[in-house]
Amino acid sequence: MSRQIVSVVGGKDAAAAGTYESTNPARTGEVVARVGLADADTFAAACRTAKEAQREWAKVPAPVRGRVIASIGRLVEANAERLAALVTEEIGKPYAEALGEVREIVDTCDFFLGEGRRLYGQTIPSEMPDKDLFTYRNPVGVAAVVTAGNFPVAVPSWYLVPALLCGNAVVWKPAEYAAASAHAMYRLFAASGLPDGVLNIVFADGAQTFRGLELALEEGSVQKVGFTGSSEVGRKIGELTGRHLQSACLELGGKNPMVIMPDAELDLAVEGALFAGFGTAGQRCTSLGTVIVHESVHDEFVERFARAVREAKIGDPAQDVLAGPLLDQKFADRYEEYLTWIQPHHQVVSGNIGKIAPDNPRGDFDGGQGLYYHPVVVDGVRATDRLFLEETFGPIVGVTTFGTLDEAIELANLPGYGLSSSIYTTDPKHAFRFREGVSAGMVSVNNSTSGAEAHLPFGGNGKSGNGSRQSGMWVLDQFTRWQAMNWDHSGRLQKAQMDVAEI
Ligand code: UN1
Repeated sequence: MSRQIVSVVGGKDAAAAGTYESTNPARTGEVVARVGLADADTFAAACRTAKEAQREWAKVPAPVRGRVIASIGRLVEANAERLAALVTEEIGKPYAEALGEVREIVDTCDFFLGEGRRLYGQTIPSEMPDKDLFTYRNPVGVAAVVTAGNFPVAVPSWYLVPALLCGNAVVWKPAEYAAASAHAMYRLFAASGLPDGVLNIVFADGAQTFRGLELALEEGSVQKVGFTGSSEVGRKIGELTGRHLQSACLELGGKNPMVIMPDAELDLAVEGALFAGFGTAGQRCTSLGTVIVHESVHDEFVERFARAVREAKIGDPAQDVLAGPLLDQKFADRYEEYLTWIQPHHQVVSGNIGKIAPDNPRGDFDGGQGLYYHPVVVDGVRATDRLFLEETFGPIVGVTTFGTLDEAIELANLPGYGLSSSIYTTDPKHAFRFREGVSAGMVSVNNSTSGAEAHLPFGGNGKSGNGSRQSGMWVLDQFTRWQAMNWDHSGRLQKAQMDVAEI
């Protein structure tokens, strides 16, 4: 039975100017939710509502805001299975992964609820007597948060939870194709005691969102933009935000490399590459892009990897599978185009490419109606190939070789992204040299490129973002602004740099 959902602004359902149908990608055509889409004016109005609400919310003591975060965590935990099942239904994420994703919201709440009792400022010595210096973390104001649908609940929580804890109000624009999951999460957050207007959810298409954001920035009702999505859209959001002298927290694409040294444990590397490349059908920003394998172990690795991929279970995401379908028709169309990047000099070593036929025995395809694609391993990729240079956001992994570790590092950095990376080696010297040389926000040693823990800094360099970091204590710098206070109790005007105390 499909749901009807609309934006919620200031605690009330908001007017819709259009509609969208969110569908189940495992059963193409089955509608999960009919979504009312708002226009740019509604988006801008939501930011004004948030601005009003934020004034009062900022006055709530941070430890009390922390208790609201605690209550969000408990509510999400109590509803974890239902929320995970909805994520599986709406975007085809295997249920075990979806449950892990919901767990990540709880982890984020657990981390930040205590931050309400910290949010430390500092006391700093002055260069003059009888003068004291302090710093405070102030909320930024209103955060407009635009998120992708491949992690429809966990990634939004990385923005929402710290933003709210720090005393900001939020206007959240989730991906339309994951609208039901986002709406369900919104309702759990709203039921926690957050005052109306402090968290608002607006469903809108890309163009209306962009225009709405522009209006809100012009009016001064947004002070921070959070965006997770493609590098292309991230660049536009970054430009728009920068033009209004506000800052954006951008978490964009990746072409994440995995380097396999001759001393690596190959079976472990195969397992890591399988999960990183094809878990979530390769649709994580941290998914594996290219395996960069030492020429001496290339043949052995490729043979084992291709076998593991051929044996991997792809199918009904409600079952125990490595991957389900692609997220949505839009992504399937784009992925089909990426498949055309395969060059004559490439070798597809994993078997078939393209959509899995309904009668293919690979998995449970429910009549073959879903957006299921064969996982593809392409060998012989060159550094000039699109497949090597550009993100594919689908179940395709390239393989190339190297001779020295310095060459491997150069290849790893060549595409110009810089989100996640990985090296398989048994020699710590190699691991540290790779860490130092790779331009990536995250480095895994003997582990997959995907699956970062929720309390580490998450973010990338180059085309993967603007250097901002989410998660853990690092994200506090996104949602607060430092304020410096000096208090002169000498009873006279002491001038900095001019009246420095003598010994
Ligand atoms: C994303 O795809 O935008 O590290 C985020 C990971 C997940 C988050 C991925 N925890 O793979």
